[in-house]
Amino acid sequence: MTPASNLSPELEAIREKVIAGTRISDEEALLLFEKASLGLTGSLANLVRERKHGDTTYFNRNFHIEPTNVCVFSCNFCSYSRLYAHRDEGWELSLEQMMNIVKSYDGKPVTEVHIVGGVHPKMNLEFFAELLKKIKAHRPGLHIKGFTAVELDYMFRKAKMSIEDGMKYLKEAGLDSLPGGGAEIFDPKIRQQICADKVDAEGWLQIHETAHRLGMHSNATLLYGHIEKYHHRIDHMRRLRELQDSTGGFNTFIPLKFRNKDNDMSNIPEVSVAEDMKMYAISRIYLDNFPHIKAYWPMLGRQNAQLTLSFGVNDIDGTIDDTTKIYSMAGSEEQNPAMSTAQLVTLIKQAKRKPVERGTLYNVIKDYSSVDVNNIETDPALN
Ligand code: V47
Ligand code: SF4
Repeated sequence: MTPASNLSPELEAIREKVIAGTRISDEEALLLFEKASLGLTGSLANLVRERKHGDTTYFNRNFHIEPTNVCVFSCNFCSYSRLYAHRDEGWELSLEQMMNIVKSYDGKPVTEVHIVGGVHPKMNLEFFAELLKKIKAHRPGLHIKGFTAVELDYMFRKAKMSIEDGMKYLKEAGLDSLPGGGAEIFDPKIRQQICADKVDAEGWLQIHETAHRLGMHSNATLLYGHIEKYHHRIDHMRRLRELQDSTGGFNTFIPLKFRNKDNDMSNIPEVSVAEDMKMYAISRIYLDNFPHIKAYWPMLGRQNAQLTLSFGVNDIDGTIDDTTKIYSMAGSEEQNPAMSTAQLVTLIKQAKRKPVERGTLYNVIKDYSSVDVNNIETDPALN
């Protein structure tokens, strides 16, 4: 890396720390947010990313099941949920309908199903355990990444089970890992203003800690770009970094950009792309113990997701196949989020990175760096 000139002594000290591989403090992260140029944060994040992964950029082949958008909670940023009283405006999938979605992928080389949705008062622990068992009976090799800590907290409390017993129960039924949703912003005052009634920071962290202790991996998210300040983002990441120091069970950190269409926070303008890149870059620098930083392309748009590959990101999630509505309903450019393997590979190659298909736990499935994209479309084994 070329030496930077004209940096203030504080920024120069941070730059030296990152180059030396030393962890940065909360104060230093705040300085990066407030004072550093995008060029500096980007180049430092890129250094960390390339040390960990070189040019390797992961994607996976997955689909989502959203069992329902009926939800007992009313998060102000949510454009997707409907209260139980208005359930006629939403959807509630039966076990059979969800199994039909799984069966529609028979013979297709997907490796993961991501199950996440609203918190429906009648879809309980037994219902979802039944779903997990049916999926595993039908396709044992499909990795099931399912249920945010918000959904789990509600299911366990309703079933009057401890977190540990509830997690064991779902694990035995077939749950393999947890997605990162529901974290939003941990700070209690901000959380109170954007999602007052769902599980708090301590509850979210306890569920992930329990999953890690039981040998399951999980992801973590942060919802940014609304009413929070930089120090709230840092506080959130500090709590994640501390838990990761103790369990090592997190795979991926996913910053989620607040989108403002049709929700109770629509008066808040969305942040700029420069702000997005800063968020990705600083999370890569700060979360030194997280193996991966993911840009979830349906949320950010594919062009911006491609840009993040120069700002610390080494994973852009998956093919998704138009199976999620959360972000299209919140105003993302992607109304029907789906990318073919050829499109994902092309997007990664255009950024001069090495496309690698992964499983959920980052096992390498295929290195596409020397595969001609024209052959991907026509080779049934690849598509
Ligand atoms: O927790 C809801 C977010 C999350 C909006 O683990 C919104 O691999 C922005 O966590 N603007 C759920 N964000 C989805 C999620 C996720 C997605 C992809 C991959 C993984 C993973 C996890 O969606 C919620 C919330 O933070 N969200 N509404 C909105 N208007
Ligand atoms: Fe319900 Fe999740 Fe929407 Fe909150 S974000 S209202 S918990 S579906």
